[in-house]
Amino acid sequence: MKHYNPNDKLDLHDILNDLENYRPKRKGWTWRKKVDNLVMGGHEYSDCSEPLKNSIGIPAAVQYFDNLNPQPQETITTEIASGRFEDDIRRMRMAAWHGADHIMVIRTAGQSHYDGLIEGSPQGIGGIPISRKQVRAQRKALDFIEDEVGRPINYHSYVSGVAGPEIAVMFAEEGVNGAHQDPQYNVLYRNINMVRSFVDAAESKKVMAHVDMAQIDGAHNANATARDAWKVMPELMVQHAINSIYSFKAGMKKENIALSTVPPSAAPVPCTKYDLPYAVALRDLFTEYKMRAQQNTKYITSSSREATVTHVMNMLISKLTRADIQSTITPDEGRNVPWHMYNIEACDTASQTLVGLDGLLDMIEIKTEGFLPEKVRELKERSVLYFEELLEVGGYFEAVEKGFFVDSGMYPERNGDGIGRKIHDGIGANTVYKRDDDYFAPVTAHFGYNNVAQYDENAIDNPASLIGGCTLEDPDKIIFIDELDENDNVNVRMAESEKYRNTNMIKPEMEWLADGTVVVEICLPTSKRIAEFAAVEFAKKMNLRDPEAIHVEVLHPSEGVRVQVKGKLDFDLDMSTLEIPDEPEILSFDELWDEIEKNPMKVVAATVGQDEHSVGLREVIDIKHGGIEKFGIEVEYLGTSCPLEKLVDAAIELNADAIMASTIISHDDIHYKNMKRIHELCVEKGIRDKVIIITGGTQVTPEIAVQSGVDAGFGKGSKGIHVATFLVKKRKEMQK
Ligand code: Z98
Repeated sequence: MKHYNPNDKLDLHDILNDLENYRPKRKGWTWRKKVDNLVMGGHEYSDCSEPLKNSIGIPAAVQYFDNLNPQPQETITTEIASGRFEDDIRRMRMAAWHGADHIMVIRTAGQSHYDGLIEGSPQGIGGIPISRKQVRAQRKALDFIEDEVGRPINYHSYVSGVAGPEIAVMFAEEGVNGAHQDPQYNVLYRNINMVRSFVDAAESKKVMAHVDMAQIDGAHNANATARDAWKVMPELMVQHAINSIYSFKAGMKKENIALSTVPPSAAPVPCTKYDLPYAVALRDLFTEYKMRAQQNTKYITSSSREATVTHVMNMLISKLTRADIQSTITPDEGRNVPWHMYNIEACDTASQTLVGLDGLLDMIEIKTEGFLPEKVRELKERSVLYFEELLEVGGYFEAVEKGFFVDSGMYPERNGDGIGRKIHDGIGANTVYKRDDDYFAPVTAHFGYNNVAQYDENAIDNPASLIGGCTLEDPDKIIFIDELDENDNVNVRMAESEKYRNTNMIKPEMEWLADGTVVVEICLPTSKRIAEFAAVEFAKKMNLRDPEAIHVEVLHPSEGVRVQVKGKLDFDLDMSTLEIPDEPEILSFDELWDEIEKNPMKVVAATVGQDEHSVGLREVIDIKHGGIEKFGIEVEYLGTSCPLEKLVDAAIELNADAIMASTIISHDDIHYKNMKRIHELCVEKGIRDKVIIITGGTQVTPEIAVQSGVDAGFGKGSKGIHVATFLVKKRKEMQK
């Protein structure tokens, strides 16, 4: 593979090249390495792990803390699912730079019901068709990305469905590091036969265990499906117990088994009163297992703000109890626009929250008396009773037949509306056969009866030795099928967008290269329904194709409705035609401070002419807003509507290094006329070669300001640091 640097885009052709010979670098799950008392940026962190080599911190880190980006000890998950695996690779790279080290690939709709592997690289719906080619390409890309960020990245997808064992073997061969595997998921949510699902699960888990993959169970789906998510709390613990012990018995290490837990409720209910006792009870019962904490998805709406707050509150629960893996459902989950930016936002939300809560449990304690422990005990009792009843009725299969699961009542209450499945029904029913006496499979990871002895007693512990190793030992035995469909494949898709790959042409994108998708925020002072349709109409007039409201929020029944509209732009841009001015040069705080300390600087400043606006100038002066005072520059502020002569005279009187004049009013170009006049006054009074003149205001164009005779003009968006940098540099230049 090519050697990339951060400023180069990944070359997807390079990733796809020679895939048939690519072998994963390593197998198995990797946890972050905790660092005790990590010191970064002068701060001591209690719960953080090894820092990254390359990363982008949260916006405040970038702006104020020299990209200070401590990494929480929790593995951070991101779920990526655009339907095109090649574009997902690019998103994975962005997510890894924002702290994700667990990349979960959601499968295309319906893959659970495929009785076999998918080959090639077809496009998916709501996810990716998981195939060997797709997995290998993504693992290959991640092998590079993990080197780039300097931390192993765990790659993950799903070993559920009718083809569970086939997928497990393929994952084991291809270096997939984690997977969801829970036969209960098949049974309850995909109506796959329960006997088949449990038999397949034993086989799948054995294969996963062989390569040390981490496993996540499916209990969180009960939260998402239940009528009232908090009422299934007792059942959730039963589901976790069934899958955990089954996995352990099938050969998995407990430290590779993660419970998929979700805080079951969300505001506006007093969610902490449900979520915290539940989290404590669960962790009390499953001390030896890992916790994968997912955000609540049951009560997610199309408000990404609200989803983000839920996520943060859920992470407070993680922090107060324990989470080994912290999932980041994207804040757009509730409106089904899984776009790049929301994956990244969610990763940032996790970093920001977990790092912000660093050391929490060193400072506070979970109470051992009162409401919390009482609730914890109650929940445990309910779940133990649930389990006892499950055994009484004859076991799991009978309990499912009787509709025990996902009932809307809080156990022991039962409303008779649970998901009922029959032992002999469902997809794949009656497909389980007893192995013949001479059954033999020459494979390394295999569950149950295997008559190896009939061939060689010495090979009992290593049946694959009889054929010189199976695909897990000898990857050259893997048959790599490239593409089966000549129209639906990655090469065809990439050819269509080739115009935008490493060329001058660019188009907005949300999930696929050059998809043209944009979102606009529109606020309309009318009622909800009118606003929604009016917003779509406005979007059409903005030339957006296929506009659709993705979020409508009433701010007031008649005064305002917020509508977010998505749509597509049909035009692109040649970047070489852009006229981009040089970026303003900025000296660092230390450089500025040192210079001013050595050579103090004095400035006279005012809003000139008939102008009473002072906000912009104060922003540039005041220490509170990061103005030039912050660097030690002394400012004599003469107020607003200051006559030009007064300003120049003050500069002479105080022997100032510079004059700063601000104007917003630009009627009849008065701002430029004033600039010219200040310059002339300085010339007339004989100080022009000793004093720097700078001007600013929202209507100031730097080039025209300079043409008017001043040394620099600062327009919209200028900050104290730009002004201070200019002053320091200009003074040095004048002293030469
Ligand atoms: C997650 N946010 O990954 P299909 N098996 C289990 C699952 O939970 C899921 C699948 C399989 C969630 C995403 N979970 C939803 C135990 C899905 C997916 O049938 O191909 O969709 O399998 O935690």
